[in-house]
Amino acid sequence: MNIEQYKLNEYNQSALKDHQRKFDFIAADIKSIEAILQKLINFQVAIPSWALGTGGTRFARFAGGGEPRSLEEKIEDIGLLHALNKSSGAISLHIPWDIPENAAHIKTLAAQHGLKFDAMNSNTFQDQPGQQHSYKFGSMQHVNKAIRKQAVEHNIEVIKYGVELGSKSLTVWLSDGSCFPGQLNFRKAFQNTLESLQEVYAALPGDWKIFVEYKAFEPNFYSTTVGDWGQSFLYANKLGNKAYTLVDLGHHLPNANIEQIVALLLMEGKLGGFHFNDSKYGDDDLTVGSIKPYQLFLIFNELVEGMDAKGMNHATGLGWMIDASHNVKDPLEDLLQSVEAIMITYAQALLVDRNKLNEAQNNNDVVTAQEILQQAFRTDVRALVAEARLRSGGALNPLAVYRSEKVRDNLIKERGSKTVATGL
Ligand code: PSV
Ligand code: MN
Repeated sequence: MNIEQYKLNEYNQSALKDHQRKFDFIAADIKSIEAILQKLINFQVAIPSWALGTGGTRFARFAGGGEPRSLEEKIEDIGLLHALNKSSGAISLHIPWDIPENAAHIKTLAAQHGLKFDAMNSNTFQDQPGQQHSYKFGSMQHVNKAIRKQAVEHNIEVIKYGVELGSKSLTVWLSDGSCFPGQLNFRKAFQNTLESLQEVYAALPGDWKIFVEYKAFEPNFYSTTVGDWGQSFLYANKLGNKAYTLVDLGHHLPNANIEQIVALLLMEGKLGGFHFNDSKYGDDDLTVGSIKPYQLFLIFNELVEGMDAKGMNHATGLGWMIDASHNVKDPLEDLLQSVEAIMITYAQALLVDRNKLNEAQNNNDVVTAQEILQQAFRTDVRALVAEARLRSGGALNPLAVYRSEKVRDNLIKERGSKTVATGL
């Protein structure tokens, strides 16, 4: 389904007066308004191909209808999101869920929707039909060399698909680990994994990056072989300068100080990318910003500070991706909310008065430092984000247009109510 530009224009026209009043109000207080708007316009967040259908838990999956039945339909759905918010101009694929049978055609289709291919994701956490060896006891860590080889070859195949589509990075998330004490020799598991990653690294094209994603637990519940940022950082350092750590916000133990992790990885030049989501307990994969918006702000505050310190381009310096799962919401509505939450938080981080914060820190003025951060966090920047969207040709309120155009009903009419997208 497509939403025609004139529909967006009509909606924007009807909402313009109200928007202008709110925008003028906030703009009056911001000195570098044009520079901030341009940064917001440039910033793009990749949508994961596996989050377009209804996710399930291990107990049940309640499909919502109209889910994309093919890679083409996944691209169409993301194209729709991007037409509405102009900030979802990339897609992240998971192989083998999204094998492009005809890469040239897929690339052209994506380009028609203004989409690029962000990181490719491999999958050695599930067994696929016809697969020779099982990953029940791990993939790259496995005690059996033939199983490690199978995992390495899969990753090399994923790179090959990525090259055809114009992607420039591979994300490796391993579910490898153990469920019980004694099951695994930690040192050997690490060394096997490193050796496997080295083989994948050797197959990376010169202009590619590899992101090593860590996760504290699940599906293994005693140990995880890439279990935290320290381990990921160790692998990334040993692999070389094309290897980086990927931070998924849901992959930490409770109360971890993610903003500090981000600051140090950036300082070391080893932060590669992000998977945005939110959580209350574990890897809940909830809508980013829905549970802990202040934490998200503090993370973005470190990102902006750290990237500026290194002269990095905010839009292109890191891989910005969502990784969420939608059990009770319409996935597309959730993704619109997710991108909006990211844009709002990025805008708030851009408002932080860095000179004053620096001065407060140097004077040990704790109260002023807190005031500066909270001043930015408590600023209602929604009109700023909407203005950036308006200037890019998107909708002032993407969710309102999605609902008034009855997108989900139309997708159900087109695709049926019993479709099931590939993914978890
Ligand atoms: C694992 O929980 C993860 O965060 C990894 O990024 C996977 O690739 C993704 O979820 C989808 O299964
Ligand atoms: Mn992830």
